Amino acid sequence: MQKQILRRELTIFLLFACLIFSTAGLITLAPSYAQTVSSIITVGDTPTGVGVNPNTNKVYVTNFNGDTISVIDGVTDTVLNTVNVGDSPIDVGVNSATNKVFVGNLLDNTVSVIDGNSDSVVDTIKGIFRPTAIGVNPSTNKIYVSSAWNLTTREVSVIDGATNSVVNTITVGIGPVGIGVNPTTNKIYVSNTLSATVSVIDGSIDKVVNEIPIPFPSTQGQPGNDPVVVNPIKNMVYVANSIQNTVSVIDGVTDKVVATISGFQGPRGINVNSLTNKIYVDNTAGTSVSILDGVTNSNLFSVTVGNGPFDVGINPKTNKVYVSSALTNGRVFVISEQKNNHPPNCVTAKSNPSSLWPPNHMMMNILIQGVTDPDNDPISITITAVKQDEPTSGLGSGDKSPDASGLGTNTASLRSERAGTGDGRMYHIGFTAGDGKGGMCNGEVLVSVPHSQGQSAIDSSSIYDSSIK
Ligand SMILES: [Ca+2]
Ligand SMILES: [Ca+2]
Ligand SMILES: [Ca+2]
Repeated sequence: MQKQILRRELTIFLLFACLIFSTAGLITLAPSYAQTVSSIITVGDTPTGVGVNPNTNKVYVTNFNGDTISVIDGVTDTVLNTVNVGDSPIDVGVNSATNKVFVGNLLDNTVSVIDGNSDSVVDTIKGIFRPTAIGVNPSTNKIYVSSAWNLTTREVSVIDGATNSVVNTITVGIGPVGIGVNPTTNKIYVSNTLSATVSVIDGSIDKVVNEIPIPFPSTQGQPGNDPVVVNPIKNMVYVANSIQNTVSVIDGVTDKVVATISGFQGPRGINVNSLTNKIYVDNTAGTSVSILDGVTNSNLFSVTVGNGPFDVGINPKTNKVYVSSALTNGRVFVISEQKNNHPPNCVTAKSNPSSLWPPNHMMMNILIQGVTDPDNDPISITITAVKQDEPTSGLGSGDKSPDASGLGTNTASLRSERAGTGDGRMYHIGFTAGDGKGGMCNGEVLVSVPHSQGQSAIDSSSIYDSSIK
């Protein structure tokens, strides 16, 4: 009964956010950024938390209404295993150093410990009230679990990963719904949604050493700060504010909010790829993930996923992003970066042959060679125009026309011909080169028909269309 009520609460939270924020504007720039959904994976019922072990390239997804964890193979992006855990698993934290996975079972008041080698539950830690968010410090092997389901809970439990026992309880702000860990500075950031603050825990003493207020307009409601995430390389902290539709940026040196980014729809899930310095924000009240640039704190682009994207897991090694879609039946969307395509280079193009002899009025095939592609993509050539510096007809005995064919194909055919009274004919073959991925270049190559064998042709300014009779 209680389980049903709380499950309804979660669903109402998500739907509520949808109703309130669905009219909010979303910044979407032109898709210059080559990140797209590359796979959609079917997991269990109501996927919420996502955790990634970059070392094993496995992804762990909590199925809130399924009481299971789906284990995804990051190579094939398919489900490897389904692991039964406790009641209503909501969040997951991975210790990539010990290959242990910690799952907060919201309605059981337990944390399941999964061995990442066997993907089986090896321990169940009891007595953690309403475990909501999980943060792991792989350097100290400590696991931080927040309790956040009502107005009175304001605790973070500290688990020693060596013994799987609770070794400390830390009082933070009210409603601690998100935890971000910086293993480098050993600081733990706890987002307290009801006090609109972020508590900073010093992991060496497991005490709160700072309380950062999340600024919000006094005329409006609270920011609704939800999850928090840390880029340990840049020492920057990001907080998603689902009510204000913003993301707060905290400098980890000063522990002060240094920027507020707007333009989201009920943002909830948030994560950062510390290698690319890009931040991924779920528009939980919508259907997309916004990608932010960590240098400029600007909204780069958004990728459409399913309804109610809830959490984001990132494997920085593969640069793959896993988004749980709590309101789309059991789906995880994989966003991956396609290698940036470079256009071919037409400057190095040459004709083969580059000179025709004898001038016997026969049509000769000319190949375009030497076009290169920085990505080594196969090149396709299309002849677009052929011009010459002599009229195509009326040049005396034997003159035939037209003097070129092959437009629209990859091979030009030119007449081996020149005016007996002239200084040699020069053909100009215009072409485009494509790499099959949208990259193109335009180029031109020359083919000469000299007046006399062994000489070169003089290219004069008069230009005639060789394909006209
Ligand atoms: Ca290319
Ligand atoms: Ca001719
Ligand atoms: Ca000429």
